[in-house]
Amino acid sequence: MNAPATCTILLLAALLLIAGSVSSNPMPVMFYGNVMLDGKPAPAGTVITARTHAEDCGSWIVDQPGTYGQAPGSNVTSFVVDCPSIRQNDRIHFFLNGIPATETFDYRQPGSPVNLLLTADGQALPEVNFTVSGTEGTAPFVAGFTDTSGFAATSFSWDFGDGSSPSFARNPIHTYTRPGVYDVHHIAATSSMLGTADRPGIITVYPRGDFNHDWKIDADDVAYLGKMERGEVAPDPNADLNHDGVFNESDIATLLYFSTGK
Ligand SMILES: [Ca+2]
Ligand SMILES: [Ca+2]
Repeated sequence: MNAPATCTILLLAALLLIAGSVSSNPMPVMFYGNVMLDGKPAPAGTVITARTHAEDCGSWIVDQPGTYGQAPGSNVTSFVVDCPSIRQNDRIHFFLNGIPATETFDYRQPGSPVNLLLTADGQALPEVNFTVSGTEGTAPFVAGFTDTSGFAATSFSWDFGDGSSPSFARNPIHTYTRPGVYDVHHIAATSSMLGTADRPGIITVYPRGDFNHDWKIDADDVAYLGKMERGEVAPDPNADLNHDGVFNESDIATLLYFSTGK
């Protein structure tokens, strides 16, 4: 290799290093390859979606059965997977019509398009999950539910277990007004797939005034209210029993009123 060629290569390498070090926004990764559903080429119309644990990253609709994207050099665009807040080594999951694919990809700053075979079993149910802002407290208890299903669901249903009407929001907030232990049943679906998540007994609501959560309203709760006032235990948003904006002796008077069964 002659000297000018060596210099050119070194210069290019230096430029690439600079380009790599100043780049802060994640770059999309392009994918292409074969796609199999139930051991057969995925039919035209199969929707491939990509997402991380936190966000949707794009989708591709199969045109030629059994393939998606295109090989490098083709004039057809590859499947561009773009997750705006992804970080190095975050895992990208793929779904075929909402069914989790066996294959995943750990994100790295991309070079050329990635050849990735995608396979899924159409008999498998899509993975449905949710989180809740809190699982226990005194009545009335407000719980915020967040759908964290690992696929691009478009419709949602929630049964809160307390006999109330179901919600069809993706991330509903529900108020439990009566004491009890409640099961939550969540459904997430696309036009072609449906999955469920059941959490028996996930929510426990204690009677109002039962600040120490022992199902009784008595002197122990008065003592617990005192600890709350002094900041020794976490405050209960329902501790302001007389709704005057502060925790103090006047709330204890209301608590005593409850303790008589009112
Ligand atoms: Ca109690
Ligand atoms: Ca008060």
